[in-house]
Amino acid sequence: MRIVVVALLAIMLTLTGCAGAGSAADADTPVQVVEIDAANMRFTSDVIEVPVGTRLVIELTNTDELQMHDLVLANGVAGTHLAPGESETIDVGVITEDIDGWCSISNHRAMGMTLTVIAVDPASD
Ligand SMILES: [Cu+2]
Repeated sequence: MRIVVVALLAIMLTLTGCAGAGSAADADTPVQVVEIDAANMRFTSDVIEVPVGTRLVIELTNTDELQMHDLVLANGVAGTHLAPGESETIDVGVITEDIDGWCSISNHRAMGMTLTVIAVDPASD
């Protein structure tokens, strides 16, 4: 039954041209791009403040000499293993609450390789 409802909704959205409304809303979502370095069992910086409702994009670079690192977030978003010198772009999504992040390789998390995304109330600024 649920599948039928979803299919009907999809057809209705297509027929009424409402699909465009969703993409327009996405385009209005503010984006905050933050460059983060991974090295020496630390993320720098390790605190990222993002206004609620803003999409966070992390440009992660492994600036370590030898160690491989990655970044995994508590909201289920995960990057790939980065060799020294490699970088990647991680779309964390629209921020609605604080999110913990860490390096999932070996014991790096326990050694302090963590970061925190802090959701800031836009009205408080
Ligand atoms: Cu690591």
